Amino acid sequence: MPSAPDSDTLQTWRDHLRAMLRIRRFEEKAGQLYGMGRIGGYCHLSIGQEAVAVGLETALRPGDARIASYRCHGQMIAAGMDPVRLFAELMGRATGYCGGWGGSMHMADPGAGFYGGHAIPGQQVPIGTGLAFAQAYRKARGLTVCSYGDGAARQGQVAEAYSLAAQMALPILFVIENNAAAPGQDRTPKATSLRARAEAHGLPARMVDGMDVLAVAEAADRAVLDIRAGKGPVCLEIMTYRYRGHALAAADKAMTDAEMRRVRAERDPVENLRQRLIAAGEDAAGLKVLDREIKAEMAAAAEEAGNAPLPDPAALREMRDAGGPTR
Ligand SMILES: Cc1ncc(C[n+]2csc(CCOP(=O)(O)OP(=O)(O)O)c2C)c(N)n1
Ligand SMILES: [Mg+2]
Repeated sequence: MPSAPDSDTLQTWRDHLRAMLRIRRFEEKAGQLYGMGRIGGYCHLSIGQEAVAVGLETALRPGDARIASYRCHGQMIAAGMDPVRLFAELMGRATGYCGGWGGSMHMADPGAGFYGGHAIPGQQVPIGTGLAFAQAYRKARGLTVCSYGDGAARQGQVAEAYSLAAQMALPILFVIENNAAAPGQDRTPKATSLRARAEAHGLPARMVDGMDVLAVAEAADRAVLDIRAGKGPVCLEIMTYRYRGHALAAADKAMTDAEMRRVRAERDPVENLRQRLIAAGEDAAGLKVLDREIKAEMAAAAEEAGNAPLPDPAALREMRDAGGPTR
């Protein structure tokens, strides 16, 4: 029998559960708003992948940078960004992270260490490598966490980024979020192992169980320790699942319904951690209250965001004259 977790460990588990639930309830609310026509354009949810964002975040410090694909709401919430401004951006409101102009796929807040939200699969990888280059060049102590999907991981620009990062020993953690789903992957090079592509460029690469937040946190801690010690980039291939289709407007199915039911029943990262806490003596009713509070927090955030004004169309001209968004 493993020994009972001490009180610090229990608190860490509670924090992880809370962080994952906040992502899940945010995403569910976003899906609902999308269905009601309150969110336009594309919207990609990461329900099922919560342990990846939360586990990675535990290894980060102020001054670190994050850059992600269009499936980015979870990382933003894990990074402590404001759900009200996030919902506002999704609903095209002036109070959103990019003044309502960016929407789900093009959100960023460099002040919070979040550099987007990128619509083109893989484009964040060379850009993230540039962020890490800047951190090294300026002798800033931070590092960059750059995440991308299994589809994006097959791209040529990703190989170029691995090569440069390894040559220059840049402070970057490459994270393949392998949800075993990528529309169009039948038209990309056939890959037997995605992390082997990083290894081929000299990066240490490890596979991680992305349905276990503690495994992700441990792998991230280890990797980040080496990166901060100046040993250069590391690649983690984090195996996960997304429960919903690719995008709400173009819902393919990543899995059959039977597979999905099995994953949700046996491997769900939120439910598994909840069960672990209960097995360690946590009060199940208290955890239900926590969940209810988080649902209420997200409902209130969405309500507040939806009441905010739309952006002033004249701001488009100002942005054009300024050569880009002004915030
Ligand atoms: C240049 C370009 N090609 C194709 C697409 C369409 N597209 C969007 S996401 C995607 C697959 C990405 O899969 P993956 O990297 O595994 O990320 P996931 O959606 O599973 O998180 C494709 C082909 C696009 N948006 N841009
Ligand atoms: Mg994928």
